Amino acid sequence: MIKRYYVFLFTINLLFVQHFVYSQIELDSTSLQVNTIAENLNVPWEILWGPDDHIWFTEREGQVSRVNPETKEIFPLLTIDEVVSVSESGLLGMALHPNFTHSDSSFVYLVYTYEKGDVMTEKIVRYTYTNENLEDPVILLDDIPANNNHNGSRIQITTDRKILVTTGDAQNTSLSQNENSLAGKILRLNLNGSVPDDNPVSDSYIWTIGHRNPQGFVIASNGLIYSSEHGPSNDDEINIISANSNYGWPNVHGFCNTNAENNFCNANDVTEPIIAWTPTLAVAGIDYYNNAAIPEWQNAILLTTLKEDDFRVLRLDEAGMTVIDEEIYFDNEFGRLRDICVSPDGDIYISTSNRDGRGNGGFPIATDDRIIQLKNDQKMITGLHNSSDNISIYPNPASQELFIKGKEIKSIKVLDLTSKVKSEVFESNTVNISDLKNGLYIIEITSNDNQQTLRKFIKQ
Ligand SMILES: [Ca+2]
Repeated sequence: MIKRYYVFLFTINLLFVQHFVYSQIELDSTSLQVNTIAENLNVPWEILWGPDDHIWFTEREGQVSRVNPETKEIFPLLTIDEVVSVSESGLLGMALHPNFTHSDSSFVYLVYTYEKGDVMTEKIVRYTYTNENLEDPVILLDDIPANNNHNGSRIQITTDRKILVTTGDAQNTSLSQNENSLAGKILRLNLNGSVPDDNPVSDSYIWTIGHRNPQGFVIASNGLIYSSEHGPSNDDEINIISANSNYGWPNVHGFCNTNAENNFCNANDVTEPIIAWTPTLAVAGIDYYNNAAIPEWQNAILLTTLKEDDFRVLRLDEAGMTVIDEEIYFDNEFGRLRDICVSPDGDIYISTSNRDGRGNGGFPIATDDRIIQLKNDQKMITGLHNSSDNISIYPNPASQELFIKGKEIKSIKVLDLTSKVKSEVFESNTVNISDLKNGLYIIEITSNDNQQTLRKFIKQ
C-alpha cells in the first residue's frame, strides 16, 4: 500500500571546493544541500528552533546549549549535575515558552531523570533565561516513574498554553493502563505545573493512556498532534494524539488485528496508529513539514530512526490522517538519527545519536555527534542542477542504452539510489543499461571541462 522511494542520495566532491564533501538530495524539482552545522556533541536528544534563530539543544548527560547555524558557534547555557544518564535516560526533552522573547516569559521547560534516594525518577523543571544563562529552576512535576529505558519525555506547549509531555512505561508494562500511574501516558499540565481544570479526569495530569515509549511528538500546524512510539521488537507506531484516548499498550501492539487485540480494542475504545512498522525502526524525533521551501515534502511528517539509521518523509493525505507515501533518505549515511526540527525558512535540522552506546556500522566517527542541515539553497547548486548545462539524456525511461548529448564526456557513472556504482564508462556518450534491474537510477556525467551533472533516469 505504501510506496517506498529509496535514497536519492549521493556524495559529490566539488572540484572547486577543497576539503568539503557535499551531499545532496535530489527531489523532483528541488535540490537539497546537506551540511554539518555542529559537531563533537554528545547525544543531542532534543533540538528545536528558537525565536533567536539559534538551535537550542539538550545533550543527554545534562547540558543545554544553543548553536548559531550560520556561524556554527556554540553557546553552552547550563549543566545540570543532578541528571543521571544511564542507557536511554538522562536530560531528554525541552520546550520554550510560546512568548519566549517577552522578558516575563523567557522560560525553558526541561524533562530529565535523576535518582531520588535510590530510585530513578523523572521530573519537569522550568528554568528562566537571563543574560545568556538558565537560572531559577522551578519543579513543575516530580515523581514521574522512570527507569534506565522507556522514559518518553518529549514535551510540547499547546496554543492554549498547556504543557503536554510523553512518559514511558518505565520498563513496567502494567503501568501503562494503570490510571493511578503517570507512566506510559501523555500528561497535560498548566504552565505553572498545576492540573488543568478541563483534563479528562479531575485532579489528574493524565491526558492519554496506553503508551510504551513515545519519543517523537509534534503539535502540527494542520491542527493535529502526532507522536512516534517505540514498539518492542514489533510495531513501531505513529499515532494521532487526542484527549482521553487509549493507545493500547501493553495489550495492543500496532493495529488491532489479533483476536485478543480486537477484544481489548472494542472493550477499551483503543485508538489505532496511522502507520506501524515490523520489524521496528526505532522511531525517534518527528516534526511536521508544510513549508514551501521544499514543495515535494509539504504536508508530511518528518521522522528520524535510530536502529534503521535513516530519515523518512511520511506524506499525508489532505486530512493529515493517513500516510500515503513513505520516502527514505540517509540510509546509514550519518548513523543513528535522534531528533529533527524545522526553521521558519523551511530548512531541516537532524541530530545524530552515535555516542549513545549503540553506534555501529562505522559509527561514531571522530566528529560525532552532529547536527545536519538540509537546505534548499539554489545559489549553491546551480553548477550541478540547471538547464543551462546543455546536457540531455535520452531516452528516459530507457531499456537498453542511454545516450548523453551536449558535451564532450570524460566519464559517466550510473548509481543506484544507495550511491552504489552500477556501471562506469569513459570517453563515451553511450551507456549500456540492459543488465540493470528496473527502477530509478542516478547518472553522474563528468565532462572534459570537469563539470559534473546529475540526472535521474528510469530503467524499464
Ligand atoms: Ca496488533
